[in-house]
Amino acid sequence: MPFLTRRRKKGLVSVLLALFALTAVEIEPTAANTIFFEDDFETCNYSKYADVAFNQIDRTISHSGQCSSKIGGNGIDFGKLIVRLPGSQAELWFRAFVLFPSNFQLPVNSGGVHVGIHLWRFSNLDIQLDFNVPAGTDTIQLFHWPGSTGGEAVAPSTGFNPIAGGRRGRWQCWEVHSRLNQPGQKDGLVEFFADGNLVGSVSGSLRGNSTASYTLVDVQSNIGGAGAVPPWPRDNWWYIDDVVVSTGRVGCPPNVTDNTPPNPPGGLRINVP
Ligand SMILES: [Ca+2]
Repeated sequence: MPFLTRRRKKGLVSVLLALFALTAVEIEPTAANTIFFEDDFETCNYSKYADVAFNQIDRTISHSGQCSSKIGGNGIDFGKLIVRLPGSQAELWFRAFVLFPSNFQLPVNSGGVHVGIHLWRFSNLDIQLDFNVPAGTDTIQLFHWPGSTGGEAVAPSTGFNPIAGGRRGRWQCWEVHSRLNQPGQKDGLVEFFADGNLVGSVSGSLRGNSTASYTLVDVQSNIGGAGAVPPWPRDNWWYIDDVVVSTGRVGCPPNVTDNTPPNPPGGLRINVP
């Protein structure tokens, strides 16, 4: 630029540097994944929970360490492990390892009695996402109830049977993601991943025009019980371990499928490193 004096060149460089600095400031850093809650159950008690029902610490089967949590899928011992979130959260990821023993039975068709396997739930005691196996079915359902928000009730089956296809008797890594819609939009999303693979999702207006968001997570709920129905056995436990609740996807440790143990023989502990 021969027409510029040295002073003008210096000024131009300063302007370019200032523009670069402005551009650099405008690049937002990637938001860190905030973990709201995690539990490997190695306190071997329920001291982390705001409310507990019939859940039991188990010392014979665990994905990590010495302990896990079990709850009877029998329609009697309804459970809850309630965690209060910090404030209201419109988006949650839930990662857990679950195990259904080789003799586990899914809910029978109860002829009108409401019995189902309720796995976990996000809620604010109005809206709720209930991750469950409904009575009389053998597949997981993503049930979002809009409460008083005016949103849509959605309850698609994922077609995923938790004890079919060699899943019985081994630890599975399950992740559930819920993102409530922007008020007035239909961009809400619920997704379910098993061992890293997307197996079901639903989108829509989950909360209508409302800004209502989740304030509670029920880590191991099984709250659909209303009396045992033969031949659903009284001794019918499912297990959970290594729970993480966060703003972003946590994922599963690598080779989780390869590291899973065989079906548990009675009386022996399972301890996957
Ligand atoms: Ca553990």
